[in-house]
Amino acid sequence: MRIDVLTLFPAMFDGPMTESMLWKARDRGLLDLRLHDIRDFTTDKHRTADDIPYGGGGGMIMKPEPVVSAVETALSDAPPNTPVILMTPQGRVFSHQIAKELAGCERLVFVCGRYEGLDERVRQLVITDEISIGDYVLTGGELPAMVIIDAVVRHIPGVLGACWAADEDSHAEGILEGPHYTRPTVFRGLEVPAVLQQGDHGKIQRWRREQGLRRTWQNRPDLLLRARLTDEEKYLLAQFADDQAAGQTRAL
Ligand code: 4GO
Repeated sequence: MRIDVLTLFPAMFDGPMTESMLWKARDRGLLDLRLHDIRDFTTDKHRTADDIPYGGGGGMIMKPEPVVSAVETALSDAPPNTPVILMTPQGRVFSHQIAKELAGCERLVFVCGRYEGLDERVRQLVITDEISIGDYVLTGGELPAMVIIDAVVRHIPGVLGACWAADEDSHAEGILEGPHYTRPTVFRGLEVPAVLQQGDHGKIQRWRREQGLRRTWQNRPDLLLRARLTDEEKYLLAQFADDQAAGQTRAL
């Protein structure tokens, strides 16, 4: 997959995109990440990328010409329908589903805004998709773009190790993952649950699902409304609710 990122601060990508899995993906040729400095597409001698807003108000707005010409350059040899994604708090909220959807694309282009944002005509002319990583405002679109690239690249076959599937992660099935353990068996008096030590894989799978369900029930009950649950899982949920009600009764 090839990803083009348009930004006024390409150096921000140096750390996150050159370590660990992202670097391995690039090293193995699975990810071709290309950073473009929007300032290189300015045409005046001061390399001006921003200007004051029409109608007044504070802050600066990114000029449309350099951004549009950077996008057009990135798209020059891209297949039709290549997503051109603007990072903005006004976009659709990013999720596991969107990560999987984007991982199916041959090419992606990310546009990272700064200051008060981009001239609206950039959106009208070249942006095909607007994505937000959550309901808060940041000083630029670079960190959101890195978050999305990380989440997308994990879904490219061959990026994660052979027996480590992105399909088993938290959120993959609409519920969270349960706890994980490694050696030692006992750490500061806390023992690894017996079921994990015994090696009955059917039992382990059921236990993990139950723990994940319990965690979802406690931390993200909103996810359960949309999750596809088996009858056994619905029964477990009812039990969690009973346990909690009994605990509350005992406390009274
Ligand atoms: C994206 C961009 C937040 C997000 C941004 C987000 N803040 N929640 N800031 O994904 C225009 C200039 C938007 C700064 C940018």
